[in-house]
Amino acid sequence: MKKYLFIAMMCLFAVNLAACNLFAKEEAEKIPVAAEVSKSMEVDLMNAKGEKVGMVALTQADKGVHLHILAEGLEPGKKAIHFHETAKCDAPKFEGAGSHFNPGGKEHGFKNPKGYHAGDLPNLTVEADGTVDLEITTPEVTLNASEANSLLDADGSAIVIHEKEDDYKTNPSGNSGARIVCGEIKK
Ligand SMILES: [Cu+2]
Ligand SMILES: [Zn+2]
Repeated sequence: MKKYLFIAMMCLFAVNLAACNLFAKEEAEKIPVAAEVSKSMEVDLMNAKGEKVGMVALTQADKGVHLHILAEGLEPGKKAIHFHETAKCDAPKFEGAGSHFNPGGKEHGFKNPKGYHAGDLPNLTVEADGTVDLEITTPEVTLNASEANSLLDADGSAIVIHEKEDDYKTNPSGNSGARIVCGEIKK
């Protein structure tokens, strides 16, 4: 009888050892992966009244940054959307966000021969019910803080939606009118 008890205890010990090994292995696998994992972050979107109207998930992709924009309560239609140079969303006009993010010293607009800003993005469409659910990937920026075109530079950056669509050519902001939504992108 004592012998069986001994074996049972040995088995228990062995199972524990195996479990310990598994745990150690998982930890060892987790740590280096965490260091390399694509960076991602979420940014709240505010309207001119300072109310939260949505969010943007930004994820570092192989080439550029992938955006998933979710918003509601906006006026339907085509709207300009850009990255601006500073993470400062001071309602109601969001002037603190500054000009378009432009580390390359270009002019505004995809149709401008001297363009375009790294912060320029294609117009988005707000649906008839006032919502936006849109994914965009831009190769012009990065979340890697050590690069010149990083959205996460010293003063961060902002994502701004305007009342009108971007004409893709008028310097410096595409004739896109007032800033109606803003989100601060910062570390
Ligand atoms: Cu803008
Ligand atoms: Zn621009």
